[in-house]
Amino acid sequence: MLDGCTPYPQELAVRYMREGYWRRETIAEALVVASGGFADAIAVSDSRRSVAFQELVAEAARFAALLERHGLRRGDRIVIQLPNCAEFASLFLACADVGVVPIMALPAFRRAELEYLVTFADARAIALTPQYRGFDYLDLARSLKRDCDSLELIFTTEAAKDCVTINEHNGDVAPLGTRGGDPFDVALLLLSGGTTGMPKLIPRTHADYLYNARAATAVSDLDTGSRILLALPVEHNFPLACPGLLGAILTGARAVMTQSTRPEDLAATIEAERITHFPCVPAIAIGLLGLPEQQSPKLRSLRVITVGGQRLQEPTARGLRRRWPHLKIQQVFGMAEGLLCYTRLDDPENVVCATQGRPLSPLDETKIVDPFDADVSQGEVGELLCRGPYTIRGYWNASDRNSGAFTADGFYRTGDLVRMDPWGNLIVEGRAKDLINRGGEKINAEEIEAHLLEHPAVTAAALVAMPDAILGERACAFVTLRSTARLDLDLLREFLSARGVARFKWPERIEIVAELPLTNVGKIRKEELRRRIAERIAIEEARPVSTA
Ligand code: OOB
Repeated sequence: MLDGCTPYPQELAVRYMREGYWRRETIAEALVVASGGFADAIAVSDSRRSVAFQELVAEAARFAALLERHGLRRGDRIVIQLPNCAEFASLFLACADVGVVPIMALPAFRRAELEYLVTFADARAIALTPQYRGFDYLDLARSLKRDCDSLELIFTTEAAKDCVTINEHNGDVAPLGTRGGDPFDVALLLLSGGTTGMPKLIPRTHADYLYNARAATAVSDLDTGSRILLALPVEHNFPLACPGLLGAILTGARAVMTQSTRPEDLAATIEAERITHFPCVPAIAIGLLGLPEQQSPKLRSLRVITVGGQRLQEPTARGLRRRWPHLKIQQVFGMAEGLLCYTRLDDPENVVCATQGRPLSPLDETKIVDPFDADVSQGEVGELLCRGPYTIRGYWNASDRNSGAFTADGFYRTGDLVRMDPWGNLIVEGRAKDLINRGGEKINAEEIEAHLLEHPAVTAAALVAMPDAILGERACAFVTLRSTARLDLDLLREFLSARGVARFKWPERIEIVAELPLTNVGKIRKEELRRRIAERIAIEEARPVSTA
């Protein structure tokens, strides 16, 4: 197994195998077997091309040969930062076959995030599209290559000087699925959205991830005739494997990749591609509800909308129900670390609209505990702990952090505050971890505060969530300044831009204060700051619009 990972206990691994949860196959091998049944059907499409299953297998084999020809070996890391496109699928499968471990980076990431990932993971390669949405990814990768010792190779989707074009390979190609590989080894590293401190890497194995995708496929009723629209960045666990891209290609469904999350574009794609399944975040669901009435029929083909990443508010769920009565709404409360809770498609309306569902696997174990790790009584709120056949036992190369993030007996501390209804459904009531959930994208408070403290004007900083009707939350920075210093939001954002911080993490409001409220042990009382900003916003919104 990749060094720096915490394996599942042997006796559990044996049980998962014996009971058929895990199988002895890699992700690449699983696809080869599955694709035999629907060779000519379209597996993946984007705005430029449609790729049939047999082409996907052949393309992945070519990409695998290319990785090998450039000296990438089992266990090497490659950062993948592609926008949603068909090549993503082939590259992911190629990595799975060669044993090269992809690190799933978001296209929104900039220098600060990428440099951290490349350095932390000693990544040897990065894969990207040279230009996308007006940003020059190639330029950034070149500068990273100059500055990061481990980074040797830049793979691009289009030809560029000093780079390897991923779809250019001439030479021998060993068929996909013939390279062997250990199903219990790490297949990919996902980014943690879920914890306090700098983002950590989540090692998912072939066996656990395949189980994850298959079980999610069953619970969302995705099958051979289905078409799933992947509009969320596919590097996220949710569109990647819950059931997402991986679930689709294992069942002969079609994964339609798109890059726009504008409601009009989504409706047009759903209609044109006859989409049946749509995984999305609440902000997108709210966007769909804002479509003009005459566009409603465009969603006619849609059968299942799976909403997660953030708490779906009940009025939004009920709104979807009313507007598209034919549509099954499914909530998913999941995390890249593993555990997935889903409402089931035949659940009663109240469960579907007002809970975040129950664990996916019969072997998932959950506990809801108080701050002393004692079980709370039925119906009370506490922190959710979990373990099971697809929940990691430790972050990668993070032994110091793992002792806090996992219990001694291997439960992951989710940092989510939940309660359970009498039928076992979970309701997410809040969280104990220090992050901002901006429309499903997680912003690590500590990570951004570290940047803010580098600003010459700032003496102390706290990043907290402020309520937002669509995104759920946005980031607000409370700062104290040096006596003569000045700072405003624009300057702060320019500063973060210059430091190469992804834009979605930039504060959207700044509150300059004389001091930050502290607890008696000197910790910033963020609860108090959240309350203050929420109140201030409520007052501002209640104020009549000035006519001056
Ligand atoms: C998904 O994964 P991550 O790793 O980006 O974020 C996990 C965290 C959870 O711990 C929780 O705090 C929050 O996101 N979350 C939800 C939620 N779904 C996720 N909070 C309330 N209600 C929900 N429905 O976000 C993710 C991974 C797989 C499937 C779906 C979402």
